[in-house]
Amino acid sequence: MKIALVGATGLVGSEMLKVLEARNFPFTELIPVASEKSIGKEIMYKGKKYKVVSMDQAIAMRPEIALFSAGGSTSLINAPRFAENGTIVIDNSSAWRMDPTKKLVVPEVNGSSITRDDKIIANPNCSTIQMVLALKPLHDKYKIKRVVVSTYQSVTGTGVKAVDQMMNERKGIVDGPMAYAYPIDLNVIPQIDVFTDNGYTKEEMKMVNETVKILGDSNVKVTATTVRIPVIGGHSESVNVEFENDFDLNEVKRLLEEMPGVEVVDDIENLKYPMPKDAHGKDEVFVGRLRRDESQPNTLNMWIVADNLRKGAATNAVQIAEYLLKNNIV
Ligand code: 2RA
Repeated sequence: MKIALVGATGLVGSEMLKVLEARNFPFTELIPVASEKSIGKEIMYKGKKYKVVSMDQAIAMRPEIALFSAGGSTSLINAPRFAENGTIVIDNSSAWRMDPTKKLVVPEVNGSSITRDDKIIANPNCSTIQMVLALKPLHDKYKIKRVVVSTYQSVTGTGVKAVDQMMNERKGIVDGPMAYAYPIDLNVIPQIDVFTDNGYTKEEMKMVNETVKILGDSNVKVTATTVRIPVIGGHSESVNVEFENDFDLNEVKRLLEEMPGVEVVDDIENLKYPMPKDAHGKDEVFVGRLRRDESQPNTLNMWIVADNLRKGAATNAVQIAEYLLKNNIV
């Protein structure tokens, strides 16, 4: 069992290595792939060194699985090249997510939709994954009509350059390389990714479209405002959900507690609620501040936090790979 890691030197790639190691993913050969300038460099896995190879070399080695976290354009060109050579690609970019011929998978939600015919499987956007995991059991029980979400997203979602920008600003270095159009430290930027024709950003439209695709229900309406904040550790989301049917708050809590991958942290008397500093490095999606929206019927407010590099990217991709193994798809 050979596994290729495309984008091995990036933030998500490095996190994938950690997750593969922590979960003891059973492969015999690791094939790290990165851009031209990193070829020949070495990465460490379980105390062993692995040389970074080129895309062509990796394709020729015919790994059973390729985990991609190398951006949309690399994926558009190279994922099909791996797939044609017999490799199943799990892709973390947005390239294939809304392609109707490709599955968009959060294993706990719709893993069972994967079949042997799926050669390129899309990993959803980080902010979508954590929201959908909490929405799924509630949708099954009460039927969601509409979701209004506002996000507070970590700079790690942009990549190393953004983390460096924030840390430089924190040290008073103001002329370092900029990942954003504005300073991020001591600031909040209400723009994630580029704007689309309707005035929303791509990140906002991902949350709208991907949520509907993963839940498999076009009746679910979603509207989103996505915001970058000077934080590492995870993305946070304020989520307002209107259901068709009324709910009981204790039952909501129980349904969330029973949902695999979700951990409820909701004890306001002891000031316990999810925060990115606590989610950092964890695989779970943390949900708290559960309360009824008193302004209209059948509506819930909640607060969802997860490490965007973990469940929002690396962990979800590795869980898809685990699903393939467990179900003899690979
Ligand atoms: C972000 N959603 O946080 C992106 C990462 N995929 O910017």
